[in-house]
Amino acid sequence: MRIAEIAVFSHRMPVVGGTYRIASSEVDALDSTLVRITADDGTVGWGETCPVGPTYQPHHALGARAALAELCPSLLGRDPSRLRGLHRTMDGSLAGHRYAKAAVDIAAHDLVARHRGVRVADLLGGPLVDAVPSYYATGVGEPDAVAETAAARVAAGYRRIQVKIAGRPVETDVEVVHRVWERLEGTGARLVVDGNRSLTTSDVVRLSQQCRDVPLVLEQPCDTLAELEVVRDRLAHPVHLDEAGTDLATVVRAIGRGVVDGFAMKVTRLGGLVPMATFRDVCEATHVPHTVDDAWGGDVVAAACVQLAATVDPRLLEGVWIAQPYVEQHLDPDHGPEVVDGRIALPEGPGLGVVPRADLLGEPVAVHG
Ligand code: 0XW
Ligand code: MG
Repeated sequence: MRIAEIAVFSHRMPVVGGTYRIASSEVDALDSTLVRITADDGTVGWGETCPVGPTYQPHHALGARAALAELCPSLLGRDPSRLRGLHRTMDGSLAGHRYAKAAVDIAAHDLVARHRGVRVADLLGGPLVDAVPSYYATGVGEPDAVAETAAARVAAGYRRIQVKIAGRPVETDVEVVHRVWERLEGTGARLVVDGNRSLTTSDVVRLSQQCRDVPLVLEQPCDTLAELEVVRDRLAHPVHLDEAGTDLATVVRAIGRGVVDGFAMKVTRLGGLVPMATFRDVCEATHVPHTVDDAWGGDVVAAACVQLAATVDPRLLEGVWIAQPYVEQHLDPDHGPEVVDGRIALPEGPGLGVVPRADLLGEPVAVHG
């Protein structure tokens, strides 16, 4: 089997209810990039990558499509089932840009799994569960409003709430944490506070000290791993790395140095399902908890996250965030993953278990082959 054609699509996803605000960006619609790989026997696979705006991390939608224009020609004629080989080919035509390569990686997994009549989770070692827990992320907001949203989402079945903070006086964030915990305490729900790289080192220490009675996890409170190492010993809470977990080498070093207690890991940031499976195994070997999710994305990214997450030791899986509760429309209205009672069912195969509907996606912006 050989790759005969790669088509690239752009898809606009408006956010339900207007603006979604996090410390590092504010978005009201997302520009997703989808990749459709067709093999010479007609088997098709879909991939996707969708940065949450251009300032969340050094990824942007136009960058993804420019990177794909650079690397797609080198993939034509290659065997899609040599999944690691595809990464070597892509690395040979473009350095970095893992978030763009991830769309090809996901599409190749989908194609190969469909060809074999199995689910992507089966290619990744086999699912351990039929459904995975999700978590809800609030936007940055006023204390009472955020507490109300958190309580409502717990009532709807979520067992883990992530509250976005930062980008304003830290006193407001301290108040948000206390207001939210007043509502969550005793419900069994866990609390994560995400600074999205935006607190100063002294504000991280201040927030942690002033909330030391609240059993929360601090997610990516400040910008870099180096900054985290500076404040680590003065924090009262576990720290999970998100945006600064840029690649496997960084992950291994962070675990080895004991700087982090877990990860909020994004499939496309690492480069797709091949590196994500290695990440899963490194975390299992070191008993480090982590999420399996992405910054944003539609049904294809969501399905890729759930397929991988179903293969993770459930004791280590912190949750799977998908954008479905925040966007208006599925590209696969019949099979698009949904959060129901705080959980997401593993899509039935073959492949990812979802297929974008042609009439909803429109014409490709580029076709190679
Ligand atoms: C909550 N998320 C997974 C979705 C937003 O895009 C940001 C992200 C995060 O944890 O930083
Ligand atoms: Mg985060």
